[in-house]
Amino acid sequence: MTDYEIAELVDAFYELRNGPDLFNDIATFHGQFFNFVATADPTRRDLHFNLPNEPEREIFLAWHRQVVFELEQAVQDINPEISIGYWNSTIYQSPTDAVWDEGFLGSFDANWDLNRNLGGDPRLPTPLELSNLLTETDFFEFSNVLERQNVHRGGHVWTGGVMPTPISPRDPIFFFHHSFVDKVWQDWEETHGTSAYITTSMLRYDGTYVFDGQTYPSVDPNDITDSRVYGVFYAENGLAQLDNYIVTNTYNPEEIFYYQYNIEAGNNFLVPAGAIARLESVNEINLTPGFEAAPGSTFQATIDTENNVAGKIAPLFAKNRAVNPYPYSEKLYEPIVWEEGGNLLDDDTIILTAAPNPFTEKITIKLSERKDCVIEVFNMMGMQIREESFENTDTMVIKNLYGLASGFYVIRVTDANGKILVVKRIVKM
Ligand SMILES: [Cu+2]
Repeated sequence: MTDYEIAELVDAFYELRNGPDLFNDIATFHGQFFNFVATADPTRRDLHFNLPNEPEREIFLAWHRQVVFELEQAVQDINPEISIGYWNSTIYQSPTDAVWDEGFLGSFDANWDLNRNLGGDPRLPTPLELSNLLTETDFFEFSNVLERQNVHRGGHVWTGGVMPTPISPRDPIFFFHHSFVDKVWQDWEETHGTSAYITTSMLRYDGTYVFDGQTYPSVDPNDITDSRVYGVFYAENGLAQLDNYIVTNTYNPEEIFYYQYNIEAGNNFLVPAGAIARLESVNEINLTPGFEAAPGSTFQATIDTENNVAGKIAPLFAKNRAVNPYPYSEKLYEPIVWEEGGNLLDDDTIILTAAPNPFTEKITIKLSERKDCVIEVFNMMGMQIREESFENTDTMVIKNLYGLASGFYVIRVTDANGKILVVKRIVKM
C-alpha cells in the first residue's frame, strides 16, 4: 500500500469508530454469536468452530469474507479510492513490521484500548503449514483445519489483547488478518474448486439485520465462494493477475483496480459494452491475450505518478479491488488513456523489456516478435516528450536521452492498430 492509501485508511477507520461505530457493532455481533455447542441447542447458529460432521452449521470462511467486505464497503463510502490489504503472517512476523507503525495500525492500540501484546504467543504460521493446508481436498476439512490451526489462530494469539477473544473485530488488524485468511481460501478454491455450503443464508446477512438505518441484504454463502464476486483479486510477489472476470460495476460505479507494482490483465478479463474499468499502477500494466474491452466500454490503463514504488511504500499488504483513482483533474497531468475498447490483443504473448532501468542516455525495448510499433515517452506531468515509430522490428532503441532531468518517466508502446502493448514506468538516473 502507498503512503496515501495507508493515511486515508487510518482516517477512515477513526471516522467509522467515531460515527456509527461499525467496529464495535461487528465486534459485538461476532462476540454474541461466536460459538455454541450444537448439542446444547441445535437451533442456535454460530460463526465458529463447527466440525466437518456438522456442515449444516458451518459458515466460517464465507461469513468472514462477507464481514471484511462489509467494512471495506463502509471505508469506500468515505473514500472510494482505498481498500483493505492482507497481512501475510507466514512472512511478516515482527512487531516492528510497518503495519504496526504509529502511522498505520499502531495508534489504535492506545486509542482504542486494545491491550495488544505483539509476539507474546509466537504461534504464527510457517510457510510449510500453509502449503500443507492447501493440499487438503475436502472443503469442510480444509475450513476446519484452517480455522483451528495457526493460519487463522496464529494472527489472533500473536497479536494479543482483544484479538484472541470473541470481540476481536475491535482491533483493525482483525480485517487485515481475515483478508489473509480469505486469500488462503481463494487460493484453495482456485486449485480445488469445490467450496460448497449446506446452509443458504448467514447470521447478520439473512435480510433482517439493520445497522445505521440500513437493512443488510441476505447473502447465500454459496454465491460468494469466489472472491471475484466482489471484484477482489489478491496480488502476490509484486504481481496482480486479473483474470476470468467480467466488469459489471455492481459494487462500484467505476471499477478501479489499483496496485503499486505490476498489473497483468488477460485470460478472460472482459470489459463489456457500457461498463467502466480502470487499471492503475505505480509501476507497470500489461494487457495479455484474453483481455478484451468491448466497443462501447470505457477502459483506461493509467500510471500513478504521485506515488513511488521505492521508499514510500509498505510492501506488506496488497489486495486489488475496485476502487477509484487519484483525482487527476487537480493537476495538469493527462492520464495515459486507452478508451473506447474494441481492441482485442493478439493471441501471441508479448514480452517486453525496457533496459536499462534506471537509464542514463538510451533505452532498449525488446518484444517477443517483430511488429510495427510507436513508442512514446511521457514526463511526470503527462506531457509527451518523445515519439518514435519503428517498422517490422523486435528491438527498438531510443537514444539521446541524457538531457532529461532525473526522475520518473512513463513509456507507452502501441502497435500499428493503436493497441497498447504495455505502459511502463522507467527511471532516469
Ligand atoms: Cu471470527
